[in-house]
Amino acid sequence: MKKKITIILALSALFTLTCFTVFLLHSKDASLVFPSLPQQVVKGSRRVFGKMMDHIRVKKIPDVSRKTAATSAQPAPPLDPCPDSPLSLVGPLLVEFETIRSLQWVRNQLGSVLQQGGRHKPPDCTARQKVAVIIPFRNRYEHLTHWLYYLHPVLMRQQLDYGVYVINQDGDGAFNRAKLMNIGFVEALKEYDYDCFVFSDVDLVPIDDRNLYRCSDHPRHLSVAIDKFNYRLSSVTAFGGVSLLTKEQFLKVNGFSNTFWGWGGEDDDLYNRIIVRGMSITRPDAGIAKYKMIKHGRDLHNEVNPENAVKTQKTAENIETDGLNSLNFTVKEILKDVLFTLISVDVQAP
Ligand code: UD2
Ligand code: MN
Repeated sequence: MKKKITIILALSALFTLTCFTVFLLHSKDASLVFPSLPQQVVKGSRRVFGKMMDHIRVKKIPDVSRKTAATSAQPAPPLDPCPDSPLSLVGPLLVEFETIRSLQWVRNQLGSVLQQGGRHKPPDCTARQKVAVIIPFRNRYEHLTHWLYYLHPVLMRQQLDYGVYVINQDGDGAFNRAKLMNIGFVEALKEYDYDCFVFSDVDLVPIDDRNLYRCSDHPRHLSVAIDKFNYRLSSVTAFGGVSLLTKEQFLKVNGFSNTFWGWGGEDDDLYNRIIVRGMSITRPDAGIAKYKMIKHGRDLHNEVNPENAVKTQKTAENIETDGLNSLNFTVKEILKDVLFTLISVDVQAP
């Protein structure tokens, strides 16, 4: 009899333990299983993502890295350079935007492997480039969530030392994608010695991780084959979407023009600047440089501006005086999320 009771007790204990484990693994509050880092406002009043983020509880985990650095007497020896062709690339990727993803869910998935501000570097080798990804942004939260979900793992597998900077245009004046890019360049450099800059739309997700987010000898255009255009390049001079310039290349062209308000032209003007300064552009193979664009209409306050097309005829006249050397803006807020650094700016829209 005693033996029977012991067996029953042991079985019910085992059952309870199994149930608890299953609950943890399937719990909707996945932060129980995948702890993520907290977000932090560096400057400003948390207005932009405030509403969206206020209901999000982010679990704090101890900063182990700092403790280790303080207690170890010897600096770690430098790591070997990462291989030119990263070994963990997988090639074609399954990308879809039908699944509803929340920012907190993405934090739960990726937060524990990222550093605050959307930063990451390979743990076992020295990255070949220090890359700042600049995303011009206003009111495209859903797109940003998909972008972060897909791009972080790709950039990690590409073994980059990178940071993601979302440059949010404050207010509802005319949108200025180009100026936001210039601001991202200046602000990212205040934080780290980046040598390569990716200027990427928030709605473009690569569907092959062999398309490396790395700069080369000439400015580089990555979004060659987009589903929206039947995976064909729209024009040989196309330079919008996702484009990369080294720090030197971007300085050489004086950045983007600051005067393209509303939709269109700023990408062509940057292309012209590259040619005017004696450079050309490079592209990866169209079979690899494939993208999906998240479907969208034209945003409010980003209507086509016919003046922009006229301005692209005058690049050579304007390049000296309109660009990084004439950039004016005010930073309203800097927010450090584990998935990105959000810099909210007043671009002084007319
Ligand atoms: C094309 C170009 C884009 C840019 C634009 C003209 C390609 C593949 N894309 O994109 O690089 O040259 O034409 O300006 O060639 N955005 C916001 N909120 C807004 C408006 C824009 O976040 O209210 C950002 C966002 O990152 C977006 C980008 O600006 O992806 C470009 O705007 P778009 O997606 O409306 O323009 P699209 O797709 O015609
Ligand atoms: Mn778009």
